[in-house]
Amino acid sequence: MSFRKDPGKSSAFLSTHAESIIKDARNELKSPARRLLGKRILTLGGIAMLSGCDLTNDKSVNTMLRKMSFFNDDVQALLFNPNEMAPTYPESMITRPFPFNAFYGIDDVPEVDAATYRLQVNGLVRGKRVWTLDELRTMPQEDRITRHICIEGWSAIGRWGGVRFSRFLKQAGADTTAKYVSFHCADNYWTSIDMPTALHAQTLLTLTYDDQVLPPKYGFPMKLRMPTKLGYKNPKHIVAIGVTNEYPGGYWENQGYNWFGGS
Ligand SMILES: Nc1nc2c(c(=O)[nH]1)N[C@H]1C(S)=C(S)[C@@H](COP(=O)(O)O)O[C@H]1N2
Ligand SMILES: [Mo]
Repeated sequence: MSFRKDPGKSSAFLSTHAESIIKDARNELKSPARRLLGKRILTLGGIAMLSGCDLTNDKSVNTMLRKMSFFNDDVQALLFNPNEMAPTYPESMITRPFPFNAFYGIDDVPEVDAATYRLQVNGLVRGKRVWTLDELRTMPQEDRITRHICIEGWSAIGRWGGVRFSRFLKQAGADTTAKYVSFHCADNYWTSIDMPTALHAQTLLTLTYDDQVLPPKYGFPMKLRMPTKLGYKNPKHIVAIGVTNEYPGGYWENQGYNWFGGS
């Protein structure tokens, strides 16, 4: 299912979820730094006024998300609190079916062969090596129910499980003082994130969706799941991870989407 190609569905979907999106956004504004920023420029009401949004349909939520995403990377990085957790949700709130999205249609989802798959880790890492899926599956796993927010104007709640990314980076011998972590995917998508987000406790290298092996449409064999970042920052079908101080950009970021992409 693609909400982007079915505006009717998208609109109905968002009007039932707009309230919880707004509630989450208010919680986001609770920390002192955000409240201060909120008073000056970032009140939701202010954004709604600026953008002529009533936040009740997909178009206005979309507009709001775009405005929030165009805050410059430095301001967003400053506001990012590594100890602040994104909201988690009860199982009853999981969106079923969870939407599929990619820069292509569902018929073109890449098929990755589990047996021959190897995850590469490059750049500023001690003892470069590759990882098999079984090796990743034997590391401690955790799962969380979080909201995925897409800049195209929809959001959905899902449950992803896998290895805490900070643990993986340490085990892989990554230099965690480096600036960026980049991702290359089997469909030639790519993106990159800041190190503080890579090390955030809710950032997971996920191998499962809803307790099942991650299905191809959701990114088999793995998706980096960050509830602190917008959908396009969450790469699916990852085949290579790089640790670097050189700005890696990304598929959508290079076409104008905000690089920090906080949600
Ligand atoms: N490899 C890859 N990862 C990707 C994308 C993509 O096209 N290719 N699209 C991104 C976008 S814009 C979104 S909203 C989510 C969608 O994930 P889902 O299909 O699990 O909902 O994947 C993100 N990660
Ligand atoms: Mo997205």
